Amino acid sequence: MGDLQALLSERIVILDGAMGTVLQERGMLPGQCPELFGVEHQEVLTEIHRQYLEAGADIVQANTFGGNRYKLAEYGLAHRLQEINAEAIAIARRAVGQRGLVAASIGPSGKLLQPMGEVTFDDLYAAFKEQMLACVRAGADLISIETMTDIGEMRAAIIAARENTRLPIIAHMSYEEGGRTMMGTDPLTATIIMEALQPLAIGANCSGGARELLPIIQQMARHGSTYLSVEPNAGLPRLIDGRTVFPDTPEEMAEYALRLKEAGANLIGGCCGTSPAHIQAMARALKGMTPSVRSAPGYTALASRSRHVLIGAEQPLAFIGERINPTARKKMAQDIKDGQMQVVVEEARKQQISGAPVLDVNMGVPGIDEVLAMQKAITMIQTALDIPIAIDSTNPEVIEAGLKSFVGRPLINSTTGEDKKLELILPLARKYGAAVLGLCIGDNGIPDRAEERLQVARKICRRAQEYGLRKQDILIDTLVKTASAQQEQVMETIRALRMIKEELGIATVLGVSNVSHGLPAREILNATYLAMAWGAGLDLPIMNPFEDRMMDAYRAAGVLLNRDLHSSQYIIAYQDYKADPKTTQTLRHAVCTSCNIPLLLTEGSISAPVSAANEPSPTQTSEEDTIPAKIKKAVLLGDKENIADLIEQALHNVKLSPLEIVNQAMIPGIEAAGELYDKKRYFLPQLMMAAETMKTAFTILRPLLTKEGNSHVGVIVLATVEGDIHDIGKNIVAVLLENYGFKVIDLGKDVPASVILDRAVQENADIIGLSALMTTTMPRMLEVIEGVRNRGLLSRVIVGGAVLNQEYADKIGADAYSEDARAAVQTAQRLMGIFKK
Ligand code: B1M
Repeated sequence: MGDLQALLSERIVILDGAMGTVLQERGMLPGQCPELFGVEHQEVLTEIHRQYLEAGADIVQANTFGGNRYKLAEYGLAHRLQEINAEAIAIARRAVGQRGLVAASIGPSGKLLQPMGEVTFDDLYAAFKEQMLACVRAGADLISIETMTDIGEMRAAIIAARENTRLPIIAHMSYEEGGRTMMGTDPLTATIIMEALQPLAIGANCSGGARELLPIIQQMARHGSTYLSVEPNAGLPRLIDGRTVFPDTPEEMAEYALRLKEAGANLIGGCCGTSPAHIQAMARALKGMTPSVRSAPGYTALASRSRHVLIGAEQPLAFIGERINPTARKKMAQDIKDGQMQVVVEEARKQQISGAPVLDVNMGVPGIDEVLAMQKAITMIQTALDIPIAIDSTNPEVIEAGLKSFVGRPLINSTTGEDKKLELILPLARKYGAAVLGLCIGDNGIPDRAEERLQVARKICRRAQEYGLRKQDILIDTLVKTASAQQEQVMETIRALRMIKEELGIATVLGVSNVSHGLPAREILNATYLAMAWGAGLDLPIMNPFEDRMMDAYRAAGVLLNRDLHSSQYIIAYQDYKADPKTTQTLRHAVCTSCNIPLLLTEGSISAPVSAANEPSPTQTSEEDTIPAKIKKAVLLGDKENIADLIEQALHNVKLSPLEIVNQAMIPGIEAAGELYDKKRYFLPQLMMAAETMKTAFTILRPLLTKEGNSHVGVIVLATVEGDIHDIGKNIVAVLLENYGFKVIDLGKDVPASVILDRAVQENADIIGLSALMTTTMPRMLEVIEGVRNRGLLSRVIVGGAVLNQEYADKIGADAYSEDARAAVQTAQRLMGIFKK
């Protein structure tokens, strides 16, 4: 088998199909570890690989998908990691010999990155490195990363592969219905982040089948230039007579293979539900076909987990908000020093609301551990907001801490043209897929003349490319001089900018407000200079989004440079504008009315959040000032740090009862988060942080809600059903029931029916209380009700949860349904009245 890259330039390369579902068909039982099953049934695995090879696959993927330390630990097999991975590669190699390439299949760890989960970037990197090295030593030809749902985890996997192996890497994300990954990343954002790490190919697998992956591949092909790989499921699985059935036939998938190839896919195979027959049909259809030609735009782009900002002449104007910088800002410096980051996060939030598409993050407080501060600031900012950032430091350790903590593609701000600096910073940009800002500072400082600054820019570009960076990874700052001190130099900066754009064609940055130091009415100079620089081709100013004149210039330039399509953003901002400058405060807030989250007014997430004035209207302010409103907002924004304080204030200053706090502030907060999730303005990470905040608040309130010393009026075994991890509502129900004298045995969430039933027997439960929040988990309640009947238990069953209603409760034969926690108490009391002891 030849070199993969050479093969890809000649024809469509065929990948194999499913492994897990095929192993199940061939005897693997539910609950068995697939990787161990393969090692223990080598003949089965060999046969599967051979069949895929015969079917036409150029690449077979070894049975190593779940071979990382976390997944194997779930089966108590972490100590056999080396052996299991090495065996799987060896089996694949023996099966295909030199007639096919053997890929190490790398699946997700099953763990979430901090702060949503417990693992760090370094943990994931170490786990992937360990598994990949085991596969490399056993002779794998390439690495195929599959079914990743978090782009943060994908980053760690690609970086681990790049740093520790020389093998070609194929990187596949998995998408949900609606075209985003479970953690909210859209295909273009994923393309930007993955391409910057420069694997051989990127793409998508699994998901809802070829039908759903086609538009995703089309989008990736439109915007990216890397080879594209796709492995669809055989359609969306359905449950028929208790069996999972994948609907797409080999013929249907062959048709889709052609459309995927037309869309730009270079490697095509299958995922769950596909078989050698599917691969054979696809390989036949694609035989002799050459790859479709693509012309990628090569954007300069920055991204967070689910939002991207494209930079360049064809894109909406963008800028970097400069306010997270403690220089000469005592309160912020103290906040950073104390490790609180509340002022930092608040400043980040206000800048985003004001329209900043990217935020600069500078932690330069003397005498602190800047590495720790950068780590904490970035973690907290991205917990609260979804926005690309610029890591502002010249210290490589601080920069690296930021690069590890941030999920996305950040900008490193900055390096200079000095050799020592370039040697330290450029490898970091290359390793972590970041863009890098180069300042036109040479060995002798900032050159006076534009021609010399161009020379520094040339050097930065050359060196960056030597380190493997692409043109779109480099931005240049021609450095603004102060008009009060060097008036003759002010336009030299703009002349250099023009020359750099013309000769090098790369993106440019300016810290605009430097121009006005020492002069009165600085905003006037800043805004005028900004407009001039924009006219000369500036791409990304660093500026203060709270300066009205700057924001006016920004919005106006958008219209005049034809970068604000149909002047839509401008119109939204100024439709109520009156000539009197004071009335500019009536600028529209393009923010969600219930939560102040900035809204995007253009399609998808391609554009920056719309600009809005920063002063809230008077009515908004007074409402937002109430403690319950602040609690609601804190839950909604996932502000775990402040919630405890707010709950204390609600209890002691406002004198709200614990239950009032839950009902009037916390539940509306989590429901508002749910609404934003519905509208696809929130994604899983934000929802999880909202839930975490709710949990923190509840930990304080729980002891206050529970009255002690009540005699037990009945025993209730309570649980959220199997497969469902929602427990906020169930916990409230538990506390209220305890409050009314019930002995509550709370079994927690995701509890199998058998466990609930066993415990009900053991405790002689009067009532079994079941909670379910999803349509998919509601049917689990029936299992418990049937168990009660079959075992002849006397326990009565109460069901509840947002998706339930009386009709469904009747249908499954529950004794009662309760809409909320209060109703649950009344229902339980009613049922106990029937069963007087
Ligand atoms: Co998820 N989630 N979630 N979620 N989540 C919902 C439920 C959803 C409606 C959001 C949406 O899509 N609009 C949706 C379900 C859709 C459906 O099936 N119809 C959903 C989904 C799809 C998911 C995931 C699959 C997302 C994903 O991974 N792509 C995933 C599921 C994982 C799993 O369970 N296997 C998931 C995950 C999560 C988080 C972890 C992020 C978090 C849960 C954290 C936790 O609970 N520890 C979460 C949250 C917070 C929600 C929403 C936003 C809020 C739920 C909540 O706590 N409400 C929710 C959307 C929404 O409801 N607006 C959503 C507040 C709570 C007080 O209300 O639980 O209804 P509730 O309880 C009330 C009453 O219903 C009643 O009393 C309580 C108090 O008055 N009650 C009972 C409840 N149980 C009772 C039992 C009784 C009696 C009354 O008798 C025994």
